[in-house]
Amino acid sequence: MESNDILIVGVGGAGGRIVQGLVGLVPEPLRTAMIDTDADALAASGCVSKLQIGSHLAHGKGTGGDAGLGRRAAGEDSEMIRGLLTDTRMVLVVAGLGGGTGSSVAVEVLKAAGLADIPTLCFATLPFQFESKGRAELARGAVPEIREATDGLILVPNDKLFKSTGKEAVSEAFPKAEASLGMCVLAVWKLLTKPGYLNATASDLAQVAKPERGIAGLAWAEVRGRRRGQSAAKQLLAHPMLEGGAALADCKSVLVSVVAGEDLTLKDLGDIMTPIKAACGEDTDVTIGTSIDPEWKSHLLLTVIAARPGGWSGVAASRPVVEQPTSDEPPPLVENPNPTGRTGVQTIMQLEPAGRGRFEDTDPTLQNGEDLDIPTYQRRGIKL
Ligand SMILES: Nc1nc2c(ncn2[C@@H]2O[C@H](COP(=O)(O)OP(=O)(O)OP(=O)(O)O)[C@@H](O)[C@H]2O)c(=O)[nH]1
Ligand SMILES: [Mg+2]
Repeated sequence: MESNDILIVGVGGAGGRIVQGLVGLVPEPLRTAMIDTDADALAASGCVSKLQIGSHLAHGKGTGGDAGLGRRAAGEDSEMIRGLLTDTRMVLVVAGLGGGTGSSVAVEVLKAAGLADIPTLCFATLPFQFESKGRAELARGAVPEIREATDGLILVPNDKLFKSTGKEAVSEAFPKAEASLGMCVLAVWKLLTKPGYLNATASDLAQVAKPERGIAGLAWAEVRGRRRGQSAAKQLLAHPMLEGGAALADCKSVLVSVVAGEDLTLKDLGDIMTPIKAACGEDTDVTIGTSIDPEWKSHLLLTVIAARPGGWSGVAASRPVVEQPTSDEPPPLVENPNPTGRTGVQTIMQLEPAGRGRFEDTDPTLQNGEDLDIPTYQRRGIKL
């Protein structure tokens, strides 16, 4: 799939801000769009396309939390929404649930894509615990509608998203949270735009997050320096979404994506995959993809999309979808995911078992029946 085939749409204020954060992150022209009822929010956005909907109904002032108004606004401008989807092979929708626009218009965009036979994924945040009951209810109502309309819904409660930044001050936490979520969207974009890359086609991605497999959640870790594999895996498992890794045990499917420099080693990948596989259940379908960027020397971003039938803490499979307080500790700080503004070329990791390599002519180092001279990922049958 070419980069131009994928449309990344931010709906409403939060969705628009997250997508806006992607602009300029990769050298290829990203097809970004923002759809909103709020003229000021649109004016501030650097997205390639901007669509103000419902100008006769919302008068460019947003819906003020009125999802009915959002839906009518989408109805009024349904033709424009359909037009935006022209010549698109995949749509990634990003929205903050709880607002009047994001909670209603995201569904309409997804439905329009569905009618045009365009596969979709939707990344959505859930309101903070401290937000109003009305917002929580709006989000709760939107989740089943979105699930019905999309090939894969990936939910992140804002409480967990912000906990993962390790930042207290709102002025620092918001940009960090947006950047983290944006990078996860970008990781998906990379998988899609590199044909043949571990067979991660649009439908493979949708498989990971398809409704039958439960509710898909997202976790990530970013590290620099030595022992990147080990630290990334440790940080990932400490992510508020994963409950120390326990949440992976009953996941049906897990998609692991690694963005790193050319200095990424097989040992790093083994160090990442071994604890992740160990945390997953026996029947969990685990897939990995990598993206190598020469600018990312000593730097690694690890992203996991995982689908869990019972839902997540804070995101139950049925009701309620609103976050309960947890005692999760935040993982270490998430740094600016792409300070260089450049991105890399994805490679196929050709990691089929290649025998005992330089240990071919030596006696095996056996422990519990395992030959320790064979890399861990081969011994454990981890597919890369
Ligand atoms: N992650 C993140 N979440 C946000 C941000 N702003 C708002 N939210 C969340 O997103 C929800 C929806 O807020 P908005 O996106 O501003 O609302 P909207 O979709 O524009 O809808 P209206 O303004 O009511 O028409 C809120 O309830 C918050 O939980 C943001 O900058 N980042
Ligand atoms: Mg708004």
